[in-house]
Amino acid sequence: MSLKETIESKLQKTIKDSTNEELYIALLNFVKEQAKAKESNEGKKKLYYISAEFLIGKLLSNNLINLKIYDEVKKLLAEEGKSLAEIEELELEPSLGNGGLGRLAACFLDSIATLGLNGDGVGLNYHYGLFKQVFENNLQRETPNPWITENSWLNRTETSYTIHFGGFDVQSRLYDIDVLGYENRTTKLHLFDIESVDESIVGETIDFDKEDIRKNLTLFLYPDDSDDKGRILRVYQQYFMVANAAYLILDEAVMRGSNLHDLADYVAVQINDTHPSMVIPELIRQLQERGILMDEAIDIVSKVCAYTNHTILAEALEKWPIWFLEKAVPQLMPIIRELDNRVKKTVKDESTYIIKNGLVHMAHMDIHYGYSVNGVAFLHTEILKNEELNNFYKLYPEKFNNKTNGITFRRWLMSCNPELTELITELIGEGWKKDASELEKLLAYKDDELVLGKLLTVKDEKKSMLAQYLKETQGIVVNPDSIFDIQVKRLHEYKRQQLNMLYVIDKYFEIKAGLKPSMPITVFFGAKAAPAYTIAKDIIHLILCMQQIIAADPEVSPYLSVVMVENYNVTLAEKLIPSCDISEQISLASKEASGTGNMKFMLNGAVTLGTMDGANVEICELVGVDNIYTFGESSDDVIARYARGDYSARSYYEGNASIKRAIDFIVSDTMLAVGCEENLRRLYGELINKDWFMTFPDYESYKAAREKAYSDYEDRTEWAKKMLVNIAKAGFFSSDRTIDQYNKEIWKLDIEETEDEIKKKIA
Ligand code: 26Q
Repeated sequence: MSLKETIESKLQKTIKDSTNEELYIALLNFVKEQAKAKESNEGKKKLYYISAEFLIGKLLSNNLINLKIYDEVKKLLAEEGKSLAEIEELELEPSLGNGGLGRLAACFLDSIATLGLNGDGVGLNYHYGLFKQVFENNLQRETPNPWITENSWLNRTETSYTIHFGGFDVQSRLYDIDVLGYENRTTKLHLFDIESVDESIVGETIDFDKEDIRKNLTLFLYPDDSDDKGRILRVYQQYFMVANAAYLILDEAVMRGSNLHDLADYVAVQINDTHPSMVIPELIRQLQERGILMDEAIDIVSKVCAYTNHTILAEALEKWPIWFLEKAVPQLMPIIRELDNRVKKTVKDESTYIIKNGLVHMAHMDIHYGYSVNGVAFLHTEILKNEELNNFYKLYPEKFNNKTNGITFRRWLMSCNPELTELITELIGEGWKKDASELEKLLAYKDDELVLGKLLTVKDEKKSMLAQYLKETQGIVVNPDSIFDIQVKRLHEYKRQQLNMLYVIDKYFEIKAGLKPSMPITVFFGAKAAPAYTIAKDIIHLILCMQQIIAADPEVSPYLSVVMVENYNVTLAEKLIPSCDISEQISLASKEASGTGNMKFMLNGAVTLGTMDGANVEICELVGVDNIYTFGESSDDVIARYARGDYSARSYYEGNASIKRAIDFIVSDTMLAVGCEENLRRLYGELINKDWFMTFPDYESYKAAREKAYSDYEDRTEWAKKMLVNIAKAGFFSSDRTIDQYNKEIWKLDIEETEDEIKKKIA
């Protein structure tokens, strides 16, 4: 049957006569069948990537690309007068993650499937995921974001377990999403849910009865954790996730032939940050349930579990009060106490103990009882070894290793930027799609004006497309001929959106004083703030107020505008990133573990303006100082400054007229006319009295670097060269490389070849 016949047989009518809705469902079911028909990855040893977040994004186009039928489907639909792009718009984005960590997990699954590794993801099927962000009166409001419809990518399975909590049980149900590798086999994302979940307890807001665990357990990702009820719900969620994972892992291992004593030959578990850390005591508990004694169970689990750290911020390392665990999962506490006692017997350094002052330190459990501890970028791992986790590094130097993050080029280039994909392929062939290091071949065109011109044309096209999209979906008008300067990521003080705003306000004053930029500039933001993170929400308020002030000012708006997109998510990222000229990666040095947005921007030909933090350091090394704009204090300087404890924001404020003028503007009449006094005063006070993430000391060097980037931008050919070098050097950041390293150095799964691959080799 031809593709057309196949689709039409599903529709029971012609494509021409079908609605987009009907076409979406037909394509969804078609892709699901294709996935079923593919071989799933197999092997003796299997990886389980356990994560509280999988920010997978929409799946239709990505799956069509990985099946290598995207172009064919698009063409067929076009011939019948239909638009694949319009059909894609109907798919709801599952918001099963906050940001970097969740998106990384999704990229990893794509690469695991593509490399043919025997590994699945395990997480939770949150019915609303993260909240949907709406702006009202220049403030963020959170509303529920339902994404599960009758026709979704979820497949209900027969797998179900009884999970015990203190005082009651729940029945779980496993749903699977097939993850299609590029040209290859499939793997699975396992999402556990409860049978008794009750969506009716959610109204217009994200408030709900936090104590009714049987009804609410899988409703939201990270419900508001500002109070104990929300925090303890998080513990219930985490245990539910890992208890199900452990049942699944042991059942499957036995099916593959393990006698459980040899579990480490059959299973590797990657713990994605501390959110799934309870899998360690839970696996021990379940092994005991299956007749293995404590000593051996601990030994087995210690050879199976590996831990990835994604943060340097001490406050983000999870520590649970003992009473939380006693209440929610009393069966784990004796095991955790035993694990802690064994540490206390053999280790002198009290700072590494698991239980301290009534708190259970999840990361400590991971490091003592996991066989690998990795950071997510070179600098991050060095800081873990030498500073943050130095006491552990001294105990177990052999456990520590680095795995610099990566991104899947299928989604972050081929799917979101077909125009650039085509240009690259025209120049260097198809090889880079399977071996990203081949992108370096582009360097041969560094002085080819024709190629550089084409690169600029693609960028212009993507900018126009974004402008069109924002007009249609959010009613925002942007000038496609302006410089697109973009900062999109979760809102956090350490990421320093406030530093970007300091520049915007400063520029606003310069323009009002007659100093006009020679090119118009559009500064884009996209960010959600955690519902209980007050200062983060105040920063959003500042951005939105400034957006309004500039838009209403005819003196300024032809030269400078601010655009904050509403409800930034994967779908919007896929539109924003390809159209970006300047990628803002301006975290305080030492604070951003890696960043992965920085890699996506680079791959799409944006030039980075960044601090020497996270993976920016590796980007700088790869592209060379001529092709990146770096500024700010080094991570060593920052760490030393914190250690001295002598930073005074106020003295910078008083000593620098531009800073003072910009900060005072936050509480000026102009600002108060559009904003909320309470929020603005609080932010103002926070900045001049604390500025915990040291924006002021970096301000002048930031401003200089940004001005330099803007002026360099005007020499279009020279700029296009920088773009080309960035694309050419992005190969290192393919998640295929990252996953290959995880496998070779941590998981050690055997790579099975498909029959096709074996045939190819023989031929
Ligand atoms: C912890 C306790 C209570 C409530 C919430 C949390 C929590 C939730 C989410 C802690 C951390 C997260 C997410 C962290 C995250 O996304 N980290 C990012 O991981 C990326 C992938 O490694 C890195 O590139 C980023 O640098 C890092 O910030």
